[in-house]
Amino acid sequence: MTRNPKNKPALSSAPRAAIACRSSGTRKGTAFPLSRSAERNIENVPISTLTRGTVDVFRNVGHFASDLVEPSVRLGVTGLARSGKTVFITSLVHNLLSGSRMPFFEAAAHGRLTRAYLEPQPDDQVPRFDFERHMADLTADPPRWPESTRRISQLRIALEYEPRNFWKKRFGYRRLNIDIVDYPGEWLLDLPLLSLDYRAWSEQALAQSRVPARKQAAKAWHSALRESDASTLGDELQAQRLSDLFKAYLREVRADPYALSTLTPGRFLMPGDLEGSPALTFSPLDSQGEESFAKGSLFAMMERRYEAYKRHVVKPFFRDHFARLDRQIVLADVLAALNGGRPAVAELETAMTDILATFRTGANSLWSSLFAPRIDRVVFAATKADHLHHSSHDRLDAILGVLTETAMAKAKYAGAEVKALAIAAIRATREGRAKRNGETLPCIVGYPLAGETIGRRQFDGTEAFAIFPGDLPEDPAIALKNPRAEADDVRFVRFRPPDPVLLPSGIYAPFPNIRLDRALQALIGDRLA
Ligand SMILES: Nc1nc2c(ncn2[C@@H]2O[C@H](COP(=O)(O)OP(=O)(O)OP(=O)(O)O)[C@@H](O)[C@H]2O)c(=O)[nH]1
Ligand SMILES: [Mg+2]
Repeated sequence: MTRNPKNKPALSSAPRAAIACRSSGTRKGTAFPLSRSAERNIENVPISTLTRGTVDVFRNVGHFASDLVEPSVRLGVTGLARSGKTVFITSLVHNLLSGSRMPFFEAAAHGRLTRAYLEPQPDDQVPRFDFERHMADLTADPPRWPESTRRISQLRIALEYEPRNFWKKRFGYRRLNIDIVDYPGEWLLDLPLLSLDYRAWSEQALAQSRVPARKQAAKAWHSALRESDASTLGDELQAQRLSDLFKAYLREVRADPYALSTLTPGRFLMPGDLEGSPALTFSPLDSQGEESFAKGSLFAMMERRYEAYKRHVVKPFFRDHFARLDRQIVLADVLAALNGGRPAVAELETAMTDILATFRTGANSLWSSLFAPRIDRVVFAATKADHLHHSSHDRLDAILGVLTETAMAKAKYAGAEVKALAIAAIRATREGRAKRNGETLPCIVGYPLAGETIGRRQFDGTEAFAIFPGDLPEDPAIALKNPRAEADDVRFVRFRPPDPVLLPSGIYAPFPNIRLDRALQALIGDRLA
């Protein structure tokens, strides 16, 4: 993600040279205090509060009623691969467990949050989110980011609080269980497959693979398709070969520098436990105008597997997990998409539209008629805001706000309340200034990971550097229309996590972050009233 061959600034409306200079700051154990200016309050993107129907009124009554019986809220955390789900959950939970000062999380700010602790989760069949292992990584010496996760997982944290609500006080309700469910956003994008048969999906996938941004990556798969005949006898090796080439194409367009988002089937990139099964071994085929195919043909074989995928993978996920969520945060690596250029941004927008469509409530949504989702709040968060100087945080907010508004308009979205904000679950950088050619530049300071590069400089992970990441354009429309104003120069450096601070009490200090408290307030603040 870091190559910046021309040593130019990232995402700069007024290009200036990206620089890296040795930091004079102290090393180990430093808590990386934020500068005053970095702590300045940054305005929220306006919440798009949508007209809520009678259903929502009943839902709220229902929430209150269910609160009285089993005070718990199921919080879905999703986002495409590497968007920051694991880091978000680990930091959120640790911030709650360690009694972090969270000025915008109302219950904590007013001292009403009295205790937080982990509890066994209620769902025995879902793997537990491995909080302790991720904490061990983040507090190692030197600290490292947790490994990529591939499956759904879940964690329950219990919050004890002093309620303000008269009835809760009266009946002695002082505890709320938060069931956090981490699942790949790729799985959500599978929803539209339920209304597509194999032929229609094949046509759509093939048309998508022929657009300029994807064509090159699809070359080997396209040529294998040209050599195969959908009407010949279905053969396992051929199915495997086509499926492998199709998966390789999906993986390539998912990675930098393409960073494209709308790729189905979701499990082809995030297989979970099903890797290698026939339900995951198929590929779109070109029917070449043929009306029907004989039983036993390659086409029929692939069609059967596609339908098995829908039946055994897509439906159970939505029924057993998605339909049970109350609140949802969708994490997006907007900076990576901006780096990827216009096609990546367009695809992120499409992915957000598709994801919103799954959250849409109302009688005419396919989904609500099947599984009646009950999500009533959605937060879209642009992660890794610490890759930018704070002067660009509100710009990132604004870009995400525009992307969200566009996605809502396209999805004809009506349903849960939606909020958008830029966050960093763990702040890996602090802010500083560096002088270059008489000009003072606002920099971020941190330890670039080993192997990261800016221009010809390659970092080895052991030294702190002040880096000028460039500015996001003031006008979000410009950023979205022309994300790579400087062609191939928009690359961010990945930093290692900050040094952990062990408190005299024997626990680690809360991770520094950007606006985690606002995200928490937007997601569950009302449930702690
Ligand atoms: N600087 C910074 N980097 C972050 C932050 N959150 C995530 N990252 C980076 O993004 C990478 C991916 O984060 P994860 O939390 O593992 O993302 P994920 O969505 O769980 O990824 P998968 O498990 O692969 O789907 C990390 O290894 C970090 O390099 C953050 O708050 N700040
Ligand atoms: Mg993960």
